Amino acid sequence: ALLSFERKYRVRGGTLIGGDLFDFWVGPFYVGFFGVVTAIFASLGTALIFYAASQGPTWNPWLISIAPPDLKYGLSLAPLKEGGFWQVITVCALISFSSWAAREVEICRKLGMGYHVPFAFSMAIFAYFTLVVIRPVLLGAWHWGFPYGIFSHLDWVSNTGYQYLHFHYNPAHMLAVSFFFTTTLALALHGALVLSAVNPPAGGEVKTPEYEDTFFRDLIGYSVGTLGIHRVGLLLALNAGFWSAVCIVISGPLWTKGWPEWWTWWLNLPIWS
Ligand code: UQ2
Repeated sequence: ALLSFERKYRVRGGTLIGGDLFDFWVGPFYVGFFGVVTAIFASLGTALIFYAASQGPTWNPWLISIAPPDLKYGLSLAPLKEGGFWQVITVCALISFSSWAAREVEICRKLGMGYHVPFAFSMAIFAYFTLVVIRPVLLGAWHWGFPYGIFSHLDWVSNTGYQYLHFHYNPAHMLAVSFFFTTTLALALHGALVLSAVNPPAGGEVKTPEYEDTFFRDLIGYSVGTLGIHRVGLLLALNAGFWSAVCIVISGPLWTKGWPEWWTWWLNLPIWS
């Protein structure tokens, strides 16, 4: 149902494609051209996952796996049951993810908001795109994409890691992990600080943002500010996704040996001897 105060936000325009044709809502959901495209390709991709699974050896949800083509197919199209399903599902996924991002852009334009949310989502799409398109293309075969399955994609991550002996020595992986951890630190600090101020015990008074600033000035001599913490949070999270993409795309296309060996440049600096 449309809440009375929602009416004023349901403004016309802001569409990138299709003019007014798809400029409507279904229940709470804005549709738009990209909403239609997302719905079609997400449904098609999901149906293909189920169909491909039906052609496989198991319905055990942990074990279902839709694998990319054999190495011999290189960068060409493979027969459906030999990786072709994986290829078509990947295209459906990329189209529906991108349309979802474009639909976010249309909603931002409608509401006169910044594009931060679609920008952030694009980083996740970029990481996935790097994994299933950029790196396989650089390595010359779709085979190098990861399989769509719960255990199988975990096996892929483990095997790919061991292929470089010890993936934690990958400097971009180090950065990505550090950004993931720092993101959780920032959100824990932020969530805790906001709740401590605005969710007092029964009968207590809600505290103003100055209290939040003061808490951190008392604690560490510095407050990044109520707007600043969200900038820090977005920056940290974007970097986590970005360096994840970098750490996998350089593994193979740029560096083919074990990652521990990469550090010989550092160990061999003349300053140590
Ligand atoms: C802050 C502030 C907030 C916050 C938080 C801080 C009033 C409600 C969490 C404190 C954050 C700092 C000092 C930066 C943390 C940086 C990293 C890299 C974890 O000052 O302003 O607003 O939520």
